[in-house]
Amino acid sequence: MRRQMAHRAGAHTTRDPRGPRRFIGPIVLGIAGLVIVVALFGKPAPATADPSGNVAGVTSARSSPSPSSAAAGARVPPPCAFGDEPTPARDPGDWASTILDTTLMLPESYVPTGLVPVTDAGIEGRGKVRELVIDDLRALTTSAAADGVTIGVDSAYRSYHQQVLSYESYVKGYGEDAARRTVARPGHSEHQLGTTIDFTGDLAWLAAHAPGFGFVMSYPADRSPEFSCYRDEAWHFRYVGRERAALVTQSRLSLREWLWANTR
Ligand code: DAL
Ligand code: ZN
Repeated sequence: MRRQMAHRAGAHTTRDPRGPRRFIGPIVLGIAGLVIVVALFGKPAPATADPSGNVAGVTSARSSPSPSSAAAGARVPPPCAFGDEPTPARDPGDWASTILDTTLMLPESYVPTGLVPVTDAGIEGRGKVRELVIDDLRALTTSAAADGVTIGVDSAYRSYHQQVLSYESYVKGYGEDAARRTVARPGHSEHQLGTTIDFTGDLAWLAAHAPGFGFVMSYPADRSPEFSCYRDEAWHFRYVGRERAALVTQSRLSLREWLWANTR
């Protein structure tokens, strides 16, 4: 029976006198064809991309530079990482150019010159700012009043040590992960520059008008936290002067990105 079935399976074949050697030609041709196709069209298997578009093993232009390679000429900031590197422009005279983020920081000894009460500008609230901010802060306050809008100051200059307290208090309340995205670690806060204000009042009015008086929102919703390194803060404005504020606004970048692109 088995013999019969074997016979049937080969019923329509005729025996080739070359034996197994008859397969050599087609195999060689097949391999040659494959080599040609791979040479012409072959690509490595596609790598997988993460949600931000970075491909495994290949970093995008936006995310690739490390702080050191950026210092060597790259114009985009590195991804927001946690570190403690001295920020390059850290003289009080560099107040409009100093980059502060989750990596770059001011020394503990940095205390801005010329601190005066914010109330010198005729605005309600507490704290101090550098005197160089006062004229434009006064003009902003006057403009708000003319538009029937109330604004005030909740927090302005914070020393390194005040920032230690703010950060530790937030960690106690909400944990380290939340704190790192919400409160700058000591040395990393723009409040230490003496040119930064957390406003109260009509934040929508401020978003529209503050840049005209030299104040930019450091952590705008559409760039935060990915590029600004912190969660969005509609109340936190840093004074950079009217001309620079206009350029930052026009760029549609966060201040951090703009400074990386334009001041290094
Ligand atoms: N909330 C901002 C990031 C600061 O602490 O300076
Ligand atoms: Zn703030």
